Amino acid sequence: MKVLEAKFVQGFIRMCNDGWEQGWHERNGGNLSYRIKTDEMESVKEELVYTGEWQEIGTKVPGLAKEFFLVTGSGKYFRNVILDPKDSICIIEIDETGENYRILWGLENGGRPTSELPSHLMNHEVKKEISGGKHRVIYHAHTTNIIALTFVLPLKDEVFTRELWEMATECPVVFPSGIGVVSWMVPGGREIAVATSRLMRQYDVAVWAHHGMFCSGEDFDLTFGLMHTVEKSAEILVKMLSMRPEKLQTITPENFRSLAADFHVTLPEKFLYEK
Ligand code: 2HA
Ligand code: ZN
Repeated sequence: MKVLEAKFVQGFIRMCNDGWEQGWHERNGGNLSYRIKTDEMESVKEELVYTGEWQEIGTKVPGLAKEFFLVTGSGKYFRNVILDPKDSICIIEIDETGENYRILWGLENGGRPTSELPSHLMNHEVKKEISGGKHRVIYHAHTTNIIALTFVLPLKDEVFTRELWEMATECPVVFPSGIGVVSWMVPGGREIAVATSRLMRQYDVAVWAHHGMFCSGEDFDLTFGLMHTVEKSAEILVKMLSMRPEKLQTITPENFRSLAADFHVTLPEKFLYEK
């Protein structure tokens, strides 16, 4: 079948548009990548072209050798993906060393995969290993409320996790392992990719101070849902801090322990400190 007829491609495009509608993708902000399954690659092979030039990734991901990814293009607008996917997104192949990629489909008017390709691929490499191959989606968005919080909360995993858990009862169930925080760094390169992928060993969410967020998940629904849940919790925290900086009441460490028992999740004690 044609690439655009494949369900995984349609799910990818829908997710880009959902993110745009949330207001997380001003201009060319944000990027999305999906590690394609073998049978999905087989289903679209008629349109793939294997003569493109190999290009350097800018980092090394041997754990992803010979994998295929659907990714948004550098400088492309999420707003336009649904209207002109062939111009905005592409399928890439990673070579056997994990150091180079080539484009097999898409970006028909030229261009490169996302400027955050090193972060996407290093996160994929870690998550593929840790989840036993289950995680396939890495999503980067410029989520307004999380970004606002990086100016007023200490940039510590424990603080972001605990404050966001307290804002909505479902949060510790949706992201029980917590949230990591990367202090401000230059985006687009290997250094921020290394810092982010290190956090992805422990967490499914990494905040980039004064920039946005990265989420990892098994499929489009789970990964979009994770981004949405964290950002909604951040919105509640921003509203709460704006109304009255001190809480009159909240969810307590004991409440979290009860929730963990009933919902069969493990909540690391490092987040349940006494304030
Ligand atoms: O413009 O979001 O981090 C794309 C980005 C870079
Ligand atoms: Zn960004």
